[in-house]
Amino acid sequence: MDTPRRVEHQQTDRGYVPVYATGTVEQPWASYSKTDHEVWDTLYRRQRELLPAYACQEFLDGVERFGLGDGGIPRFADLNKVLGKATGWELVAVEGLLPDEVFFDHLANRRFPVSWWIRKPDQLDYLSEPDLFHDLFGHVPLLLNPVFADYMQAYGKGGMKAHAIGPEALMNLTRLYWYTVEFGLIRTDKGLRIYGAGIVSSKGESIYSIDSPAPNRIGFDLERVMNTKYRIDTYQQTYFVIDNFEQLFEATRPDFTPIYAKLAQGTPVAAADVLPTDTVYQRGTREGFASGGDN
Ligand code: HBI
Ligand code: FE
Repeated sequence: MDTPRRVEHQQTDRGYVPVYATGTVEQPWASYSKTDHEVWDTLYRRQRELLPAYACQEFLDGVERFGLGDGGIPRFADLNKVLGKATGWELVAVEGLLPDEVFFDHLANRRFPVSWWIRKPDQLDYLSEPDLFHDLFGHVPLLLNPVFADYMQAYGKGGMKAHAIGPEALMNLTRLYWYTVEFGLIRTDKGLRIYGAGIVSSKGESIYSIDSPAPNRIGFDLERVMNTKYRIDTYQQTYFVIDNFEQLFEATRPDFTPIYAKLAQGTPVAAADVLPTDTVYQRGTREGFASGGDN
């Protein structure tokens, strides 16, 4: 039996906002204030200075190729010329969070939704919903990488399937997104580096994810990741490390249906836990960890 559609709302820093049903708009570039452009420039400069020692080379290359630091908020139309030629992806401007199935449909068709509005100057270090800086600076540079670009599209297709299977399958898939696209680390010859958008768009977590002795750093394993709860209110307690983007793409190639069925029989792993079967790069000291509150 179908439940009637309703407009969902979500509590955010901007108040109680609707989750838009389709939500693509024209980027209202002329409406950005001087302050908006200054917020972009400040955040850009801060991360650009920090990240050469923290982010993976593929991400840094993407930032340069797009010219994200040319001054002021970039125009999506300009970025789309570069992006379309490179990997066939297209940025679309949105008001904010989309319903899961709408979000997945965009990704499955190589469209990446970017919130058009930017945070206020008193929110440089944290806000609870994705804004333009997170979506654009965090996610878009890696869309120039052909393997990562294909992974994102495969995720969108997988999302539509998981959505049809049910909420538990969707939760397993959301965890995969969280621990890779948002909070993933990658092994390089310079040591562990960041590729996750939630990290590269945050100064504090960029430093924490690589330098802090507190969190666990564990080798990527598809089922382990899909079975691990995560926190949305603190820095992560565990980061999963891939060897390269090909590994990520290949690991996620099989049909997830049997994995969802298997995981539904067991219990999820807490965000802070280390298992005997893990490949452990670092067992965290757990210093400062909140207990509970993961989901
Ligand atoms: N909508 N605009 C936008 N951006 C996201 O990252 C996003 C979304 N809707 C749902 C969603 N992410 C996640 O819950 C999915 O990955 C499951
Ligand atoms: Fe994100």
